[in-house]
Amino acid sequence: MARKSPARPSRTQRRTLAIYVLNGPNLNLLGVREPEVYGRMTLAEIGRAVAARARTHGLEVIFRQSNHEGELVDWIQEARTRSCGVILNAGAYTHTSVAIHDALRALDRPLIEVHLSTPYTREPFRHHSYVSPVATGVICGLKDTGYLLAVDALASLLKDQTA
Ligand code: CA2
Repeated sequence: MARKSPARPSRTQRRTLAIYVLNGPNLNLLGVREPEVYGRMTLAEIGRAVAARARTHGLEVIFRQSNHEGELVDWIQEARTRSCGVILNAGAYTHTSVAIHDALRALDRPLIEVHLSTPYTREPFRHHSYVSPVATGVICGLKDTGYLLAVDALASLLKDQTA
């Protein structure tokens, strides 16, 4: 008897949803100044390391940076349907942006907030985050390593979701 071939996966099953890693203003300057605060890696190097770490979990990465609040809001909205989770370093918008907070409230995906430095031990204006109240978890103070740990955290959360 001919063996029945496995059912063709649905369109949704075929499309691997990616992790969105979104970076806010001035993070394109990483590696150029203040290495004692933010580390020595450039954002491009962090992007490559993140993609490599994600591959070990079978995950793809969309890695982006913008200096514009509205563009970050657009990408967060896009991530609602096209991502399986988000890692966000909103840079200085962390401390100012109600628009990003509102977009994140509607995300409905696991969200890890990442900071290279520890904002809570720096100037008082960095002590409040509009991202933290809607984040699944927060990682700060570990420079570029924080991004890799955020990938591991998302992978673990996603595994729990499908278990
Ligand atoms: O520690 C972080 O990751 C921050 O999100 C970085 C933001 C800062 O406004 C937040 O309070 C904490 C700033 C990123 C600016 O990065 C630069 C890197 C090199 C030279 C100048 C800026």
